[in-house]
Amino acid sequence: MVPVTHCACVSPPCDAYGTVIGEIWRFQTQPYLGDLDSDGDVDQEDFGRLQVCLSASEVPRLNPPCSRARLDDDDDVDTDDVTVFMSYFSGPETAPPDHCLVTGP
Ligand SMILES: [Ca+2]
Ligand SMILES: [Ca+2]
Ligand SMILES: [Ca+2]
Repeated sequence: MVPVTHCACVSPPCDAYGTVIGEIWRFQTQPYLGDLDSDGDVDQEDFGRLQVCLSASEVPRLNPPCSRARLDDDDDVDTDDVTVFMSYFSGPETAPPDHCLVTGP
């Protein structure tokens, strides 16, 4: 998982048709481990997404929606991933500690 770069067309740099006529603002977000819905916290909604991906131990969950639920660097989403997830849990609208930021590709 890598940081995501967003682009924003800010008025007045865009005309009425959305054509860029000025500078585009760019900013980068750094995802948190366990923030499966990318809203900046690790809460019950994220746990719901993890639950959908739960598998038995050593049963791979390789479909893309589950890639962020694989938190312990193997291919399954099992109780070990739940344990890791709970260590990142911050609660609604609360950013997890910085050590939970994704730091590499
Ligand atoms: Ca979240
Ligand atoms: Ca796992
Ligand atoms: Ca949330």
